[in-house]
Amino acid sequence: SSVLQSAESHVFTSKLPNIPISNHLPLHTYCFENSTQYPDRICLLSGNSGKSYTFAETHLICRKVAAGLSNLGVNRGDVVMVLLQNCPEFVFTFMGASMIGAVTTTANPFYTTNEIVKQFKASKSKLIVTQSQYVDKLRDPALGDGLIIITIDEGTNENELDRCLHFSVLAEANENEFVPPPDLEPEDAVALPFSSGTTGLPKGVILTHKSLITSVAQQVDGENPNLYLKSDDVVLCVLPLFHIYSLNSVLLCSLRAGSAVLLMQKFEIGSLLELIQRHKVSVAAVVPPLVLALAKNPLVDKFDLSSIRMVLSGAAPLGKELEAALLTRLPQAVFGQGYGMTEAGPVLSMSPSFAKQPLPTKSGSCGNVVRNAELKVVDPETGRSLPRNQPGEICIRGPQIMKGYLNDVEATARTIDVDGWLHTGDIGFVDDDEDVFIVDRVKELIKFKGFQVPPAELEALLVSHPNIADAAVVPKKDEAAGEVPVAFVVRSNGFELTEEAIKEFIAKQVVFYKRLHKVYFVHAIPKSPAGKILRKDLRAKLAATS
Ligand code: 4UW
Repeated sequence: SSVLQSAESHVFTSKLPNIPISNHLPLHTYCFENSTQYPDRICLLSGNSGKSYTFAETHLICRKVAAGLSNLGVNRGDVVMVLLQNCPEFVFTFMGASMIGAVTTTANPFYTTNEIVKQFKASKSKLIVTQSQYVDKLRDPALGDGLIIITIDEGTNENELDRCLHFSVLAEANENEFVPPPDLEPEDAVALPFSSGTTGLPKGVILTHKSLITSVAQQVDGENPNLYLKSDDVVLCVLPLFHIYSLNSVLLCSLRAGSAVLLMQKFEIGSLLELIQRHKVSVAAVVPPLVLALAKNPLVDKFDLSSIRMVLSGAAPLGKELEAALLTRLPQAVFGQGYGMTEAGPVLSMSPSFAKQPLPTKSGSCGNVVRNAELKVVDPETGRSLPRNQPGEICIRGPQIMKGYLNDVEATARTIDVDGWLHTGDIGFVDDDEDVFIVDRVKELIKFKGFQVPPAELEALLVSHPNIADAAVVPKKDEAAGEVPVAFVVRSNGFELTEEAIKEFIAKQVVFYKRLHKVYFVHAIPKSPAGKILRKDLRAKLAATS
């Protein structure tokens, strides 16, 4: 009917023309497709060791690792857990697994045993590739006796290392020994990052060869790529590769484009600046707290950062003032944002100022919807699509979005509707110039410096405490982190329990950025008749008290 047609007529697409995308290929084939033209160019550069690998070397080691994984019994569809800081072995393992049709689940090496076990079990991982310093955390019976642990370094703890194999088992395997699975399908999973999505606990996000190739192509392929990476670029990889932003927009895009990737194990401002200067970093992918450091830290003046031509920020909102402050420090650079979500493959929009033929975009905008995709903004109440300039829930459709959540049909159906639209839980609008703005988040998710903090996870831990009757966790605005998690807690009748005790109870069980920053004691948690926590009310209460 005409009503339905007009309701669906507000669909936004890219200003850039659609392009052909080779998403019938396996991901590794696609990423290394052009690399035979420049075998001797630097592909990976380890900031720590100074060691570098050319494209030919990188490709070869990936094939060796594929053979090595295969020798250890990893088959098509099996899951390998990577528990690593940024390093070349991360890349070798991810790509090697792809070559044998296996899947990599990426986890934060700072996770507690508890958090690792949950992801390990949910993903049914077969082996873990890690650093010796994390092996202590893998001593949990829930991980099973037969667990294969591979460490990339020698380490010092003799007892622990008895249980481990060294990475050379993979990297020194005979690349001619593995036979690529002949039946690899574009719809096969290749990456399994975990995300809590719009609600609930972290879930495995199934990203296929097809989805990741599509997303990378939407950024760096075509006559006029949206994110123009050049073969002489040095791309900063300081954001953790276990998060989809860095994995996709830094690593995979650079491999495809033939740019060098400078791997940094962790963020430390002094060494970051030193490495940028030494290796003449030209493209910096960052998050708002890093923009803050680059804009405000006095150390910055002591280094030559004139090589930087492009700064890309995303994963959390960035204020206009901060963007302006950064540009006074890096006047030669083009600044822009991208907007991503793990489930979306991940990129929904990207600044057109990064294109080969750049177009202007406004400060505060997340750029334009990527090509070969559709974006709409829906009224959360009615589900109808809205015209320009009206805020609503952002939805995205295209071959780049996830296949679904692992073993969770219900959560998948809540997120991707029958027409193929992925509902982000973000509130935003598209303006007259196609610029996308995000103004709010209606999903539960809290973002601490761009890291995911799922409230449901902390609430489950809180109510597992014998003296806590009920609890709710919501975000509180924070200058440095963007948001921090705070809890509303109902104590069980007659029990004394201090704020400090609760904070400590949580801190022992979670990675640092999920720690509670404040606990408010209340008599009841506001809930809807259906029993859902009224988070909006709690957020309003917070805003009123601070
Ligand atoms: N402004 C405001 C933004 C923005 C934002 C994200 O942890 P996830 O699931 O995923 C990410 C991925 C970010 C990303 C990937 C690739 C890329 O090129 C890029 O551009 C630089 C960014 O963060 O969290 C998803 C949620 O994070 C918020 C938003 O709420 C989204 O649903 N978010 N980017 N520019 N908020």
